[in-house]
Amino acid sequence: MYDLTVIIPTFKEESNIRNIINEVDAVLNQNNLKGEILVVDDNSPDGTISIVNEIKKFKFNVNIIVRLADHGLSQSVADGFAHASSEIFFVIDADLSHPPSLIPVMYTEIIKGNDIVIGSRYITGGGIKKWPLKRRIISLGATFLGRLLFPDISDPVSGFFVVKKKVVDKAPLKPRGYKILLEVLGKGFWEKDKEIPFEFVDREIGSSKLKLITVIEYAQQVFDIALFSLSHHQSAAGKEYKKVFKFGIVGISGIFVNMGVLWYLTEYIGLYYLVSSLFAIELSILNNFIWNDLWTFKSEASNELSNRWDRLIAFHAVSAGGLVINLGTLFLLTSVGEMYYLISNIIGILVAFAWNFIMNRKLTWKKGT
Ligand SMILES: Nc1nc2c(ncn2[C@@H]2O[C@H](COP(=O)(O)OP(=O)(O)OP(=O)(O)O)[C@@H](O)[C@H]2O)c(=O)[nH]1
Ligand SMILES: [Mg+2]
Repeated sequence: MYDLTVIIPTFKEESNIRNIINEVDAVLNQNNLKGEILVVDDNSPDGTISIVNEIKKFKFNVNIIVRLADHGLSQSVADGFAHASSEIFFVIDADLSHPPSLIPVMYTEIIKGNDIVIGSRYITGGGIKKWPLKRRIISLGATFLGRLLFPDISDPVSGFFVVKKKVVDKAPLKPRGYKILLEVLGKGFWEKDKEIPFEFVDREIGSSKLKLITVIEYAQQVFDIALFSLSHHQSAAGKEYKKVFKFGIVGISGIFVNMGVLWYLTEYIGLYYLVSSLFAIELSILNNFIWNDLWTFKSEASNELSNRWDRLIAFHAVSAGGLVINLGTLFLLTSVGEMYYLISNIIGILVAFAWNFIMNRKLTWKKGT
């Protein structure tokens, strides 16, 4: 009966809770959205609970769950998922760091067919206001780790997002720590995602609970999701890993093509070896393109000829960049870093591989097209 549920996890938010509920409710009303507001509180010792109970008396769409055990932000959000009475779940902080005004836009994206819509601080138009350098660095570190799992999501640890019920309903979530979104992305059932930029505003009032989370706990979570993805090929990260793996196999086939052509042209046709190498490089690029287009990224590749030409050109550009990166790393590590050149080359190949995969994913075989 509700179009959506807005889950607000709280712990000691007596100075913010009234404002956030009012703002969310106003946005819902202005946009004719029938939304439930579900506060999930960890038995705050301050006035949070009584304020919500008071608001409940005249706003019938407001509800509160008071949790008495298993204290924690991620656990609270997961409880919110379990108790929500709609099919679309928003998660938003109580401290007004996330703009409720974006709820309608995000809702529209869900209706358009996205399974997860993320409020992102790290795409154009997004940002962070008034954060001390230390917070920024910690957050960037956490984001970087998260991006190893989801290379094309800019803000996989955002606290502001919306998911369809079916994404999390039967997902084996192991909620802990602060990064529930990462858990949802790692273990939920989703295919299409969308990011909407927003400007994160640091809390003006109330106390921060961030000190409770340890970096170790977070690293553990990332590791756990990585393991999960390896054994669950149908999960989003699992599917992505399969592509990385196939991309790697194609890359190895390219090395054989390169070596074979180099040898053949030099030995049998009598070309100068650097000239042979040019042909060898181009043929290996063509080899890799064909296999990646038909196999690795089969689901992203369209069969239209003109698009295939575009992809071929993009693939060449990315490969050229990869070559420069490979040579640059080799040179820097060997000549400046005084590393043994064969070791430098392995590192160069790995860096170029990462570049090739990520850039081709962004340019050549885009997700969700
Ligand atoms: N239920 C529940 N909510 C929590 C818990 N810890 C934090 N929250 C809520 O989760 C949201 C985000 O917490 P914040 O403390 O704002 O975390 P942050 O935004 O990373 O850090 P600051 O804004 O600097 O404090 C807020 O609405 C908090 O009230 C918790 O243990 N249980
Ligand atoms: Mg906050």
